[in-house]
Formats: sequence, structure tokens, C-alpha cells
Amino acid sequence: MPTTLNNIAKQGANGAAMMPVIQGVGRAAIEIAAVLRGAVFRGALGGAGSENVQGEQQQMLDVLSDEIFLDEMRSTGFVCAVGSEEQEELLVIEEYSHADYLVLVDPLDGSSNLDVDGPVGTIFSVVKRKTPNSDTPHVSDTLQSGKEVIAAGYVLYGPSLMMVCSVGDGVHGYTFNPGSARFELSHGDIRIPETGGYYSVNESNKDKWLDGMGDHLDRMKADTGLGMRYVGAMVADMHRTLLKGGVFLYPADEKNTTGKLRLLYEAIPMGFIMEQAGGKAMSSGIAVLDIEPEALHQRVPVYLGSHTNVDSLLG
Ligand code: P6P
Repeated sequence: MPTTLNNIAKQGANGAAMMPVIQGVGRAAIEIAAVLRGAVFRGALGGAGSENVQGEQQQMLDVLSDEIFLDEMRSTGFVCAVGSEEQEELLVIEEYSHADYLVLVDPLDGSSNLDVDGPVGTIFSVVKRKTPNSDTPHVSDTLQSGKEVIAAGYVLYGPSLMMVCSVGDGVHGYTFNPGSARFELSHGDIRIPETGGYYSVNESNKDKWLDGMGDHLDRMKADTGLGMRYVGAMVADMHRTLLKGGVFLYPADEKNTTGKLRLLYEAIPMGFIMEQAGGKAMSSGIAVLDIEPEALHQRVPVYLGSHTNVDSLLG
């Protein structure tokens, strides 16, 4: 009998509590995947004519994915609020404002790839509220370091539909089986190779990088001769790094002086997964999971991957 998402319940101290939330993410993933597959026929590709809090042009599918994800978190009955890349403020789920958990999410990461049929993803992280259950959840409930994360993971909308997640007891990959219409365990206990063959970065920004990262990269390339792969969607670049080893980086630069990637719903969930898989997750001089968040949409530099490659880069 293939192992499905239900096997989450048997993983470590948080498994049973997290199973309904992870299953909710799985339902959202299946719905979002169906919307993506049919988008071109419904004129749903392209801009929504609005900007998100980041000042980025929202794609129509960003908005729809956000709505789908929120609905599925509501349907779990375990989530009191959602912090989303697509929403300026924390979204309180009124019917369950007494529930224990908050979810941070990038509902459709890399959506600029959509109109060229490139891979995109969903990235999520789960934390337990700090405020009393009788209170209304507050944005301060989301401002917890990666050491407090209960569960995290990502969905990859690629040639296959995959979920990679952890509840703190290793990293496991599930692939959607159209035959059974369920996610089934396909990559049990993922461990990142100690060293890998690729670095992954938007090298066109190199001349604008801060903290001398251009020199660091030049030295690593000269020392290691690594190949380069870059998709431009964090989930795809992270997934390749996780399975093949190597390093993914997005340094701070003159335009994004604190980095481009968001701490709460990109860096921390990916850092959690990376460390659970035996890899390393650094920001500027500090481990990603040690950063004490100060704002819902805070951005940080990110260096994720195999220990050997991250150490070779940061030197
Ligand atoms: P650039 C997508 O917009 C995203 O947030 C991540 O998925 C990705 O890693 C990064 O930005 C790509 O940024 O500047 O290379 O297009």
C-alpha cells in the first residue's frame, strides 16, 4: 500500500498535529495545479493589473492561488491566521481565530515563469501562536525564528506535481499520482549530497552585489569549476540543489539592499528543509533559522545548500 501524506502523522513529535495542515496544503496544491494547467484556455495568464505589498506586479494566478490556499487553510479548522506574500496584513480566519497554528505562505512563487510554461511553486511554513487562544491572532505571532517552525515545505508545479515537507523529523517528498488522485511517497528521507555540482544564482546582478559577494563567487568558481543552473523560481532551484547538491544564493545588492527573498515565507521554510536534509542555510553572517524576524515581509540575503559548497562560497 503506497504511503500517502497520512504518513506525516507518524513522523516525530509534530506529525499528528500537522497532518491536517499538510493535507490542506496538498488539497490546495491539487487545485492550484489544475488551475495552472487550464489557465491558457481561460485567459488567466498575465497581469492582474495590481501590485502586491512588495510593489511587484501581481499575476492573475498569484491572486487566485492565494485565495485557494487561504480557503484550504480555513477548511482544516486548525489554522487561525495566514501571512501571505500577496496580502499586506495578516489574514485572520475568523471562524477559527482560537486555533493553534499560523501559516506563512508564498502561494505562487516564481509566477513570472508562468507565461513561458516554466516551473513555479508554493512555499509554506507553520508556527504555533504565542498569543492566548482567546485573543485575536496578531502579526507578532508570525515573528518567530526558524528554530520555532513546526512544519515547512514546498510544492513544485513541474512535469510532475510534488510536495516536499518536514515536520522536524527529516524531509520527505510526495508525488501526486493521477491514478489514485493522491500524493504518494516518492522520495523518502531526502538527504542533500555533502557536495554538489552546481551553483545557482542570477549572476547578471553580480556587479551590484554587496558584502563582496562577487569576489566570493569568482573565487569559488575558480576553486571548484562548478556548473551553473538557474531557473528563476526559488522552488525549482532549491529542489535541484536539494536532490543534486550545490549552492543556491540570492545576495543583497544595490537595489535590494537587505536581499530580495522574504524571510518568513521563503528563506525560513527553505532553510528549515535544507537543515532537516543535512544541508546549510545561511544569510549574512548568521544562520537563516537564527534570525529574529522583525516584519512580516522582511527580506534577507540567502545562501542555501551542501555544507561544502556553502562554506566554499562564504569562505
Ligand atoms: P530574479 C521569484 O520572483 C523569486 O521571488 C524567487 O522565486 C526567485 O528565486 C527570485 O525571485 C528570482 O529573482 O531577480 O533572478 O528574477
